[in-house]
This record gives sequence, C-alpha cells and structure tokens, in this order.
Amino acid sequence: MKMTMRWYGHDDPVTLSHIKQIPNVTGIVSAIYDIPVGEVWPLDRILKLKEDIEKEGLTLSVIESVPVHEDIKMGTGKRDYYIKNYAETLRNLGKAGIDCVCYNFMPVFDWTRTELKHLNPDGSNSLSYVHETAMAMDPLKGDLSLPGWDSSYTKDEMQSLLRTYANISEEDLWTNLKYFLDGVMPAAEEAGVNMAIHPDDPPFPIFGLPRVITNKENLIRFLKLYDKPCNGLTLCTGSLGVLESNDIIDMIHTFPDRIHFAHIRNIKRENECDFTETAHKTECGSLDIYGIVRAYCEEKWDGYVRPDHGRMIWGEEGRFGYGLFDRALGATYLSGLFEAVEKTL
Ligand code: DNO
Repeated sequence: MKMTMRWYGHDDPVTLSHIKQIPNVTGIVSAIYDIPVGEVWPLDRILKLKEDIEKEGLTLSVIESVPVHEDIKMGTGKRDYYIKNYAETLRNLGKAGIDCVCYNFMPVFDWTRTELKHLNPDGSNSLSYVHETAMAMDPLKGDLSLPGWDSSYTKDEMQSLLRTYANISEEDLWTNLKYFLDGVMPAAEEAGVNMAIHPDDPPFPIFGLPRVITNKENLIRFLKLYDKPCNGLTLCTGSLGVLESNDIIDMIHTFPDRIHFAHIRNIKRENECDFTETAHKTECGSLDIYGIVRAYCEEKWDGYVRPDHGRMIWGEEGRFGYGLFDRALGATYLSGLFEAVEKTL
C-alpha cells in the first residue's frame, strides 16, 4: 500500500511541507481546480502540478478528481464533445506518468452533509448528515451545506439541471454511465491510467436524483459494464459504510484487483441513513477499520490509500473535512495498522 494525502493546491491552508512531515505519507492526491469542467487538461499544466509536488520531495500519485460533465451524466447531445475531451485529459495524464484517476458519477451533487461543524462530546467538530434535514432543504434556495466542493451552478442552471434529471431514471443513469465508460476506457487503458469511480456519498438517492454506485450488487454491475482492470473503484469506507448492509470487508475480498484507491475513514451510524464523521480509529465509529486494513493485507493489495475526512481538532480552522491535524492522526493510525498486520500475517 502507498500512503497518500489529499492536497487542494497552493490555496490549501495545509501545505506540502506540512504533509511531508507526516510519517509514511509519500504521495499526493490532487487536481487542477481552475480548468472548467469538461475542458481538456493541458499537458504543461499537469507537468507543472507534478513538478511543484516533486520539488517538495513528494510524488503526485492520484488525480482526484477529473470531474464528469453533467451533459455526460444526463446523456445529452453534447456528451460526445465532453467525452472526447475527457479521453484527451486521460491521455495527457498518462503522458505525465499518472496511473490512477478518481471520479464520480453523482448527478449534480457530490458529497452532501447537513452540518459542517457538528459538536462532538470531546469538543471536536465534524461533518454530519441527517436525512430528514437534508430532505427538508431546497437545493434551489441554496440552503444546502456543501462542504469541500463547489458546485458553481447558478440558481437558473441548478433549476434547469434538476428539471432535466426529473426525467432521468436510475436505468437511464446506468446507460449513460456505460456510454461514458465505452468512450473513455480505451484511452485510459492505452495511457496506462486506472480509473477509480468513487461511490455515491451518501449511498442513496437525494433530492429525487438517481444514485447508482451504492452497494455491492451495483459495484459488480458497474465493473461488468467494462470488464477490464482499468475500470476500477475508489473504495470509500465512509461513503459505503453509511448503510449497515454494506459489508466493506467482503467487498475488499470480492474485487481486490479492481480497487485502485482506498479512502479509509470511520463514521458513526446514528439512524438508518444518518451519521456523524468520527476519528479514524475502529472504536470511535461503526466501522471495523482494523478488519478493513486486515482484509487489504490478506489480499496483498498494493494500491493507493488515503486517510479521509478529519474532524477539526485543537482549534484548527480550514477546509471542512480536510484540515491537517486529524487527517495526520488518521494517516498515522492507518500506517500503524498496516505495519502491524503485515508483520503478523
Ligand atoms: C469527499 C471526496 C469526494 C470525491 C469525489 C470523487 O471528500 O471523497 O468529493 O473526491 O466524489 O470524484
């Protein structure tokens, strides 16, 4: 396993030199944030990002994310243009030596929470989600808590997207996903890039929008849509783990060769669909992080790992879920678990 940490670029209050000081973290997960969704990432911009990271003695390991344009997800007439651009971006990433790209296929909204500063009993803050609260929110009024990502849609754009999606069923989304895979995967394979789809977070439909990357059955269906290693997964424990019926350890044993990227974090399930993000350690939440690490080790899995959302602790302020301190604790805890399990297996 290769331990990495997400870095949001030069505007990130967490710097590369901070990250370099976390033991065992050698890889960076990042992206180019100022290129409009759907446009080609030029090779020189990718090489510059890589160089900036290498200057600090780190490696650009994973791109998270190359976002998928809504026209592709909706299957509109403009999708071929965006698919061609996406494939070109993958070719450029391959030329720069990048071998793993994370993306998602969630309509309109990426990860969604209802509270960004949920106060935990120990005085730390973390993100949380209460389904009833989410469903009472109106996406058109902009009263959603959308951490860590910027949808950049105006009210009119959002209205028009939601209107179009009203006619798109789950099956339509599957069809559009297959069309996308058929369009980009040959380029990914040729460029030596493993694509790693991120599960939907939370893993069920919200605001009436379909979501399909949600459980084992659907992951199997997804992998069969383009049945080659380059069509793989980001196995995000905190996203899939919201549903008790999702057995993460079983998923790791079912498709170890198709998991290219592991997001490992813990959550505490509060109700059927509600949860709070916790510290990474097993006892802090509902997920067996030890068992998850053990499963990866048993499979002799060698992909990229990153600690995921951290709580805000020790008075840190910053990007929700992506502060330095708790993610550094998470990385260190995970590295310790991996070392212990690997040495005793
Ligand atoms: C949240 C992240 C997601 C993820 C995208 C992948 O913290 O895990 O925003 O980057 O869904 O495209």
